[in-house]
Amino acid sequence: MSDFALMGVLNVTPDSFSDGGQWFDGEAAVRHGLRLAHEGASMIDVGGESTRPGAEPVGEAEELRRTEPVIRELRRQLPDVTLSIDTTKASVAQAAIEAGATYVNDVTALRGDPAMPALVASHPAVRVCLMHMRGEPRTMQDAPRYDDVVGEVAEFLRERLIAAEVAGISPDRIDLDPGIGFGKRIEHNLQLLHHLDRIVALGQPVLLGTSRKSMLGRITGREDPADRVHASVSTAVLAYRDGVRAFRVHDVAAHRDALLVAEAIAAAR
Ligand code: HH2
Repeated sequence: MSDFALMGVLNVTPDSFSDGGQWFDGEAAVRHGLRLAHEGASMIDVGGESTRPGAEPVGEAEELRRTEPVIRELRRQLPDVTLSIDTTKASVAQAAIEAGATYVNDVTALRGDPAMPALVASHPAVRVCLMHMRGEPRTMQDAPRYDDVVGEVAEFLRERLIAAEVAGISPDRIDLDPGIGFGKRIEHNLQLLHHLDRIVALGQPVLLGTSRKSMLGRITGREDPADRVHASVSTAVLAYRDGVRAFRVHDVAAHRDALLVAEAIAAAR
């Protein structure tokens, strides 16, 4: 058993930034989910709405149609894998939970839908990820500014943690995520990655999503997100050293191998 968890990304969308359209068909999505699990993902994050910068919102009925059958079928075929729903809508989260999801990945940190905190609170077996985002996906990259990005993200996450507790969600089922690429310029992302220890110091498990993101394309010159695997892995290994133990990734096998090595080195005396 390794001491880290890999959350495989399964976007059932036509427009996600790196795999949009690839798993839009339900059967293809299930096949890809099985592959993510086979490669070592202990969690699979099913999303029906892209959060890439500039993405258009998706209606509730369509998001349900994309995600619910995939979760139901993966639950049937993968009883030991944690299924996560990547949504900001309580109705979509509710249907996903009924279909077998036990993790809610809400990029608004429970601020997007007033019904979301109570929904998560009323399911004690469900974990939730609270992520930092400045603005909303459609506009979040319009010149974001921070005086102290690490301090501001940490403070936001601390406040959202308290708000979740007040809503009745106990801290032992809350993960925090600095939200790499969500309303942040490249220098903000790099500062956050440099100081992840300060997010870990908040005392909650940290989930990190750097996989294939545009910042890595800018640094390496790799335009095709699928060519950013090595760059993605390097961020995960460095984050592991800072105490991050959960990683939201597209390329599970590569991250598994690299993080197993990182874990073995960290355990050496
Ligand atoms: N990143 C994306 C989506 N959801 N959730 C968390 N907790 N953390 C992240 O960093 C994160 C996330 C964006 O990546 P992707 O799902 O590949 O693309 P898209 O939003 O275009 O579907």
